[in-house]
Amino acid sequence: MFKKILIANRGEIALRVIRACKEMGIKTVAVHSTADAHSLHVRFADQSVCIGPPQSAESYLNVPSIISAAEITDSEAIHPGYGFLAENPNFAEVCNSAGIRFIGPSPESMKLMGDKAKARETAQKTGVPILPGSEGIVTEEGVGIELARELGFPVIIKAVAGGGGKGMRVVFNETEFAQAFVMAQSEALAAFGNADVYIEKYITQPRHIEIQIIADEKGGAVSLGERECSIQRRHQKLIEEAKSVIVDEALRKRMGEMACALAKNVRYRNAGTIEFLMDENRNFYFMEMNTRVQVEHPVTEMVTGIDIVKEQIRVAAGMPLSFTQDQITIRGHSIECRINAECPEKFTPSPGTITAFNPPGGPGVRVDTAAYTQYVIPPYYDSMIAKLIVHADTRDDAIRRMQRALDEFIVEGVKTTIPMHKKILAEPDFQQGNISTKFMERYNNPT
Ligand code: MV4
Repeated sequence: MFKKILIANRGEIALRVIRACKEMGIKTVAVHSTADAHSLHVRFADQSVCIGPPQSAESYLNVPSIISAAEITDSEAIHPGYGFLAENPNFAEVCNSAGIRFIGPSPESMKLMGDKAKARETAQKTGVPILPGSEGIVTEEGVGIELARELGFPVIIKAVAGGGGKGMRVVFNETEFAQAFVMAQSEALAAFGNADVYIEKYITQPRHIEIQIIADEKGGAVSLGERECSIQRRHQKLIEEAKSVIVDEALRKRMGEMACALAKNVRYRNAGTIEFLMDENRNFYFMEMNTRVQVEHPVTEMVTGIDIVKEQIRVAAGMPLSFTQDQITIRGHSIECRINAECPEKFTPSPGTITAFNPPGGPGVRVDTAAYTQYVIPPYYDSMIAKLIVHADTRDDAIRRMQRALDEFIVEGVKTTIPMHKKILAEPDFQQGNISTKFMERYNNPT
């Protein structure tokens, strides 16, 4: 096992990794920007290194600084968390050539899944259902129109380098196609430096359901079940749950087997997530694979009892997973609300000083946060200040538990999304599990 790990991240996920390390008897090194000198991840790590000024590009994305910090502290491995360098194959490669273990998949797996058209092709070859669409990229507008006619409108044009909604265009009829096609290409080029796009049949009211897997170096892959992530806005998830109300034991098994087959087929190792779109008839289709630990991993931890971050560290050290598929049972129901420091109506960031901070507690409540009273939220990073996670026997109990925990959660000095979460949890449609990626449109927020 590693003696010392450097955490190339900040905020709650850096703390999450430090906690796992402490319980495993592993020393930790925090890196931080000058804006984060007083952060809890710096305080709780055994050592810390300042890696640059506030801007992410010069600190948390600064590969030479982070590698130097690992070298001067004798760190054997780097945990990238999520965001920043977590899905950057170049960073993983640099770690490898510096003799530092990257806690995540190989650069090759990351590259393959980072190209959404290639990922789609790989899923198809594995026998995972994909949406009807183009074979690889489409470069000619005429070819695109022809294909769209065959598929039937609406269709969606997606950037191969995309994910998270950028460079994506939904087309409802033939007359819109040409313009949407060039727009998607130029948006993709501007955002990712790659104009390549592909085309799929568009599902109008899908659910976003994803399968958490984890794989070891020996080729073992285990599914930890699904997460329902349909409650989102502008491609930012707001609420996640495990299980999904529409996934029964048989479907869970089938989706899990598909996800594991895909992981094995690309010799995937470490934690990963296969995202699916699901239609009203419970048909599921591969969307993309995330090659990192995700923000919403706690809901899976709550229903499985598995510590995903510890398992990531174990498998990165070459150890086998500490469990087999038949030892996984999904117990009860878990919900996570992402608490962001932002204006609840307009979703604009609300940086500043948190003047009072009282996180909830009690049975079945977990709060993953790096915030505290008098903490100053820097304007340079994302606006999430806490994840409020509950677990209970049933979904109804979990909703009530979340409602009482939200009532206890005091955050003063900045605006937060707590009132929005209270509103969503009170909705009859949410309570009945009647949700889709279109759920938030009912609030008619400005875009
Ligand atoms: C889709 C889709 C409907 N049909 N693809 C959004 C993010 C990007 N990774 C893919 N996305 C979508 N792809 C087909 N063929 C709808 C979305 C989509 C979406 C998906 C999951 C969660 C929220 C979403 C919000 C808008 C669009």
